[in-house]
Amino acid sequence: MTLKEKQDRILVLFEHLTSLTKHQLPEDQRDPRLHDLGHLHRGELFSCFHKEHLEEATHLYETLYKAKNFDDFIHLCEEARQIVNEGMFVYAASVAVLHRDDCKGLAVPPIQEIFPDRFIPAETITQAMKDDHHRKEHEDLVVDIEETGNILNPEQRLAYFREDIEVNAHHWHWHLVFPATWRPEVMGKVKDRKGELFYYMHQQMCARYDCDRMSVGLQRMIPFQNFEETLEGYSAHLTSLVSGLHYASRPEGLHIRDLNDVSLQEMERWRERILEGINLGHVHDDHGKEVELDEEHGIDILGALIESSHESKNEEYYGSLHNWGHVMLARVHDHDGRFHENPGVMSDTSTSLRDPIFYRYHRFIDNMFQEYKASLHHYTKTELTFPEISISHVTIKAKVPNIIHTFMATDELELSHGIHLDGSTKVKYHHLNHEAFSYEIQVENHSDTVKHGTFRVFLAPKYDELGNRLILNEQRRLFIELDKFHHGIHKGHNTIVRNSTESSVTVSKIHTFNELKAGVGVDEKNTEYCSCGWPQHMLVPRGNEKGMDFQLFVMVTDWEGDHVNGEPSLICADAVSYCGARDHKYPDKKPMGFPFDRPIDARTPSQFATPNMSFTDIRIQFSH
Ligand code: CUO
Repeated sequence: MTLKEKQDRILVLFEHLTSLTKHQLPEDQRDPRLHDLGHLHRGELFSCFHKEHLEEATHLYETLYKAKNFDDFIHLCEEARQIVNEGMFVYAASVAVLHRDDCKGLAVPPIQEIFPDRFIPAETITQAMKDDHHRKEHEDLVVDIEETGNILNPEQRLAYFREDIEVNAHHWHWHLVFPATWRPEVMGKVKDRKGELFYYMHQQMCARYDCDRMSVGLQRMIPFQNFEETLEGYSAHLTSLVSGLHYASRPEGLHIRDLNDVSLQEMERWRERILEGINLGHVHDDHGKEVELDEEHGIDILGALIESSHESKNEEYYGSLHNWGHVMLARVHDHDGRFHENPGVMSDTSTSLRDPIFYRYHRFIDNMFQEYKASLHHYTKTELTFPEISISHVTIKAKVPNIIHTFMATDELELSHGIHLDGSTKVKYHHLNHEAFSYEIQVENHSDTVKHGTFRVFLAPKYDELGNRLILNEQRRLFIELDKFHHGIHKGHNTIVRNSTESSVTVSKIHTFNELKAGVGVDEKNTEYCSCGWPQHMLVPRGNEKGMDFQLFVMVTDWEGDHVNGEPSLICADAVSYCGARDHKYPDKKPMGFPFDRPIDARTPSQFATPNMSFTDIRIQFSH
């Protein structure tokens, strides 16, 4: 079978899932491997944060992963599609496609086309359906996306960030590449530093969000802190087509309540136990043995414990703080389920970034990681220095040097693969974008030999909301990674140029359903890492009309000491910073986020900087 034929068989599985009926394949007609499935009913909203949902989904993805060969795999998928919950099917079948060896080269279609109702406001989808009824023969339709609020709610200014289709798709995809329940012993592949990546990728999303908040004139978020606090209101404007119900809104002033599955007290207990572990420097595994939170593994152990994942050292004792938090926040409006309401967007990885509480909640989680980082020694000058290497100058090359222009762009999303419509129907939507630019880095090598450097590029606002210069230790929480790359440095003077499109945090291209149908992007080099990554159009914050002041930080460290097992494979290694690398360990030995992952005593860049670093003032200017 050719790759293209395989891809076609995969695509059919993911088409028109919003129109499946409740009817299930009876038990006696099923493949015996699929007997214990179908617990979560069709039409309910699947949540990969909910313990029971996740258990069933794990059972399914492991079964699909173990299918004997490609035909057997497709056969199991076709049956599973007739049995299990729609969202669960997509989650489990995607995890299997992304990881099976005989699916290398194949792609899962974008989640925004499988379930457009998770991305596009209900008003717009309804309009598209109405237009579909009046479609003239062979007419292609385009509908404009609706706004989900107005500026009476100041948070609406961030809608472009929270509702960005590809940002949400990135988050969904990241959780497919790093499922909480990943069992290396069953799947045969180790996800290196998965707990640490959970911490880092989410820390970065929060930092990015704050940079954009400051860009639009809002203050940085106030972290969620106390389980009893009253919450801001939120309305998603999404209606689930599999259930017919809205993703629940959250009226202003509600707070978290006990659910049938988990109580507030348990959450508080778990938090205390985790913090105690952090303060004592060790946690207890499920045999009561002390596991030290050492410099090398501590953050990874904590990431697994707090999420929690299969790698959690002791779920019985430390619970599942982060995951249940998502579920509790998604159910504040109907905590005991008496109204049979849908949960809100927080219960799903493809929708949760829409809600302002997502960031505040993840900052609360991040604060626990920061508490741990604060217990480690601060980096010494020796740890920061790269002897004999210095950076003399860095410039952003764009239309105007050291100014990056941002603007709103338009794009279209095809609905007709996710929703049964009579022909092509696209939604026209807007997203932030920026001009392409490059970094020009002047580096001196004062030694007599060629050196190899890891270049680390970060960006953060220079001033706080009131226009005061941010002290470095505060600014470090805002530094977003723009790129990290390896480059040789020969003797003497070097000019190194790197394009913004080469970024190690962004994904290069996600192929649409139609492109995959036409065989575009079907390539044997495709792996799960190919579609993981932050969208390129969101690489830099929006900035403001005047031109907002940022500092570009570039640091070069000794690659000989950083790198792991040689270079990562060049196949789909374009978002390694947030997604890791295929068949390899995470390709940088330094802690993720280095050197901003630990508190900094120095107040200013000049007190902090060693010769192998540079801070450059740049501006980001937004035009409408
Ligand atoms: Cu990705 Cu909480 O884990 O959103």
